[in-house]
Amino acid sequence: MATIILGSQWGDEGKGKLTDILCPNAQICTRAAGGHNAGHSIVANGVSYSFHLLPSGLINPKCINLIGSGVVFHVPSFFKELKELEDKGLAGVRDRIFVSDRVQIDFDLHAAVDGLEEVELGEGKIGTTGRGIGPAYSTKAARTGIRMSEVFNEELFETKLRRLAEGYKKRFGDLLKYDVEEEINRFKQYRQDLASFVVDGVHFLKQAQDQNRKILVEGANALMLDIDHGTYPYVTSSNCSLGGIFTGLAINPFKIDEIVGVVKAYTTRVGGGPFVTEDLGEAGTKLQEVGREWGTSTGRRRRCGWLDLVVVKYSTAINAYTSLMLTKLDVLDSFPTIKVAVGYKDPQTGQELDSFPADLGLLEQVEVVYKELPGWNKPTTKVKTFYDLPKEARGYVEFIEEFVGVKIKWIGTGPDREDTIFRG
Ligand code: 2SA
Ligand code: MG
Repeated sequence: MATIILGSQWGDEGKGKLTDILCPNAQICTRAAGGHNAGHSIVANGVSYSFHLLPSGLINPKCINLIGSGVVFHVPSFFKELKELEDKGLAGVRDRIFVSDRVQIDFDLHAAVDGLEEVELGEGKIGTTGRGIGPAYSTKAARTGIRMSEVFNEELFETKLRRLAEGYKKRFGDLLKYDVEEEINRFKQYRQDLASFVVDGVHFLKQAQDQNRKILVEGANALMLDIDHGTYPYVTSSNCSLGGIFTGLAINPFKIDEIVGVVKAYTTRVGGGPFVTEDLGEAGTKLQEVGREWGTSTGRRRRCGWLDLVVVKYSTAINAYTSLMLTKLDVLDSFPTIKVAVGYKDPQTGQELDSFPADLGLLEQVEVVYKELPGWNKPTTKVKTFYDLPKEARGYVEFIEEFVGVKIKWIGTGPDREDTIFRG
């Protein structure tokens, strides 16, 4: 059976923390989409770990990990991240990680193009992580990309990569700083180094499911960054919603136990694009500072604002969460009152919208309807049970639950693994 963990907002909800909590019960942990743009942080036994391309299940010495075919795979980052985990003392990581032979390779060429495309967009830039994610998914869709199995056919690989580089050279001329022969040379070594990690991902997961292995699927990025359902074009280039799990992995939809949506107790977003509950005043600055809201991959400052339940409800309609984890509740500990967005009104008609709008022009103009809830002004970090939380904090949790219509099973009250209340 499988459990799926998905981000319900714009990322950085704390999916890594839930993966860490659930992986002692999992035999296999997988990633289905995204690439080394993800940033999952985990603090365990006083050590902090950051996962980008690798599944966070590596933290559990008994867990086998798979990078599924929907991922775009940057080879140097893979080895760099493995080394960083080893340097922090994680045991046997190289024996517990496998990579699907169908992943698309995210080349340094793609990162160079990512930067140039952002410059072309000027004011309207997406604010990407600069990791080549968009271009790598673009060449995949254009059928000019290179997938892992082709890396091992040296002649084909070199012809395809030269052709890809030539195409981009035609478009960007001397602006493109990229030496294709150098990359081809580096792959001579990578080809050998990668060989032992590459598996037929379909067969691997089929076997695991036939043997009734417990599988944990770690979503990357989040629903509002999904290429179809997010605030397009201010999104990433993969399906980071539930659908992307089934295209990025051969997993039987009838063997899913649970789909957990991770919801941060307030909202953050990195990069450009609309964010209607963003608070550019005191509250936003306080959330940013108390919540230590900096990008794990790029170190960028995250934009902050109040929890937007219109977003979480929309996200639930797409991802069919069976339960939620509410994270970073403790960040709200010292706010006298807490605001939550519960509706958007059309500025022309004054009518409340049925759901999150597709039209960004409309989204930018909506009037946000807020509900104000009382704060609790007490620390929640060491609280062990739901009933020991301050009454107002319980009220906040129950309000979200009722509005979204999904049970909050876990509540995060601090960065450490132990700072979690399980409600069952
Ligand atoms: P990209 O690089 O093409 O995927 O960027 C497109 C948009 O997606 C956003 N994006 C993210 N948002 C939040 N967290 C992400 N991961 C890292 C983290 C980000 C970091 O966990 O902190 O370190 O900056 C992530 N990855 C992509 C991105 O900001 C663009 O808006
Ligand atoms: Mg993150």
